[in-house]
Amino acid sequence: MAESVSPRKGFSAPTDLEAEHMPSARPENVVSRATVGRDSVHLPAEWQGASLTVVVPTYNEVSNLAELVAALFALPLPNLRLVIVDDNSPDGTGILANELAQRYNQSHPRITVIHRPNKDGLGTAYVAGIRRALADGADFIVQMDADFSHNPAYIAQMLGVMHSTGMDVIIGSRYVSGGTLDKMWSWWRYLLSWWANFYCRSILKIRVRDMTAGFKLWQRSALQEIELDTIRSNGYIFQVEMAYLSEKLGFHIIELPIHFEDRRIGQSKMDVLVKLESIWRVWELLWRHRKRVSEKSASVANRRPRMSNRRPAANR
Ligand SMILES: Nc1nc2c(ncn2[C@@H]2O[C@H](COP(=O)(O)OP(=O)(O)O)[C@@H](O)[C@H]2O)c(=O)[nH]1
Ligand SMILES: [Mg+2]
Repeated sequence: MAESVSPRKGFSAPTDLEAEHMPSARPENVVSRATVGRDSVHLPAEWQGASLTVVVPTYNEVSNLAELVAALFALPLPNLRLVIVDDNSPDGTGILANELAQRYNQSHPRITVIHRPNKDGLGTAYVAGIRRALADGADFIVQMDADFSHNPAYIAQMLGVMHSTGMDVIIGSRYVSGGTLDKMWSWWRYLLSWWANFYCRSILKIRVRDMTAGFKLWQRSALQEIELDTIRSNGYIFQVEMAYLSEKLGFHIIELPIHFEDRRIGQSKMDVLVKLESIWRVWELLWRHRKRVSEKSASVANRRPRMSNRRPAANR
């Protein structure tokens, strides 16, 4: 298996500052484990101007949304935009989202709200939001929860790592070295999450550690290559399907360790049934993508490295 990353078009040698955001190389992993601090990141000026859209699905997040929006727009990313996908939340999240859009869109459009009439699940909400972000021309797309489990402060770090390495996908990961979980997690919740990851990884034969991670930064081109029409999963398995395709389509992936906080306010929308659904859905997605994955594996085997844990050869 090839281990070096071919330089992307327009990729230049990192400056010292950029190099600070380079991931540490771990040759044993298909996905590198980046080690960056949690302090604020100072991105070079040209990176700060990135056209980045954050997609957040919401269902009953009225107590989290305003604070999340404020935290996102406080990031040193002036071109950051936000797509909120609300499923007619009974607690009025959709109304609050409209109010926030009105408040933040005064000088230029920064928030788009997609209202769906019914609770149709996390996966289809993400697909709708990502489609909108792509249609509006975003170069980089972040997906994250509304509940502060995914700290917005990581977004600048993720972008720094993506810029300096040319990766296609950065996963905010709980299960790589340096990743930590909220101490409030009960042992059974940890066990269930660990087991779900182990199960999915074993069946799908992939090496991403945090398969159910919902915090990811994507290059536009990666999402286009995935072809969102082919994504059918909804609950947690949506995250698994996206991670599976990313690895099998030969994308360059880094898992960046994060501290995963328990949601600050409100309750999880993912019930036990959604969690159990993943058990058989894994087999379904393996079957559904079999042709595409085997064709791609054959075509990339000798052409494109699946493993990306070193600096591009040109930059070493
Ligand atoms: N639009 C929409 N958002 C959802 C739905 N289910 C969950 N969400 C949102 O998806 C994110 C993840 O759900 P969450 O309850 O935090 O799951 P957990 O982190 O696994 O406990 C949150 O922002 C939820 O508000 C849904 O059916 N529709
Ligand atoms: Mg959550």
